[in-house]
Amino acid sequence: MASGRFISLEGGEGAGKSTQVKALAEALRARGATVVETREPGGSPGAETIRDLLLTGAVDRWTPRAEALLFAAARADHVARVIRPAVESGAWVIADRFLDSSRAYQGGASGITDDDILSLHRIGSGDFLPDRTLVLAVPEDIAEARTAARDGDRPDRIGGRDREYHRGVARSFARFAEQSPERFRMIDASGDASAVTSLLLQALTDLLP
Ligand code: T5A
Repeated sequence: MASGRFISLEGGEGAGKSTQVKALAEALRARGATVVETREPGGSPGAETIRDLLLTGAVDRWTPRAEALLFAAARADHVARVIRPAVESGAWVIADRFLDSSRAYQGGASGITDDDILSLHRIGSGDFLPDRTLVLAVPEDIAEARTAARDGDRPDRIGGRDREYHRGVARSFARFAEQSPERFRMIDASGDASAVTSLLLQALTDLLP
């Protein structure tokens, strides 16, 4: 596999993104690719420090605008130090969340528009975008059962926001996919893990050499 690719996995809490980042990476390695697995917020030492600031503490620890800036700052470091160099060296980079999470979670809140989030991304990361974004969609009851089985009653400061907030996030991802069908694919992630991995690979067929 000669050219590097950047793939992001998106979706709500408990959709199975972390599970699928690992499975997809293994499947691509089996096809001969060099694969870098990463996540947001985080993925570089500096961005992992910012992750702690973002995901711990009181729900109102940050104003919405400060929160959006922290995500953009973490992403700028992650893109410059990890993602871009890996893609340029020919690797496939599989990220557990990226820009579209900021658009879905921070966008719309307290007057932060999609244009604002995209401006922060232009300043921080030079508009760097994934070659493909796979949105894992699961019905609310399945997502809640998966997160409850894993977290018990200890969600992080963003995951713990109310159900209406998370419904808005799911609607945003669906809207992005409608607006940009060349980059996005919606994936039914309600089946067992290996069935979902097969769907993800199908959604990358045109990028595989
Ligand atoms: N955020 C992030 C923003 O607000 N703005 C941003 O710009 C960014 C980048 C990150 C938080 O930050 C917010 C969004 C988030 O609230 P996180 O800790 O990284 O938080 O966690 P999340 O990304 O939300 O992901 P989760 O850990 O909640 O869920 P995943 O990764 O979607 O799911 P996963 O793989 O951990 O699976 C959950 C459970 O389900 C099981 C797994 O074994 C696990 O127990 N499972 C399945 N069970 C049955 N069938 C399947 N197919 C399964 N797949 C997984």
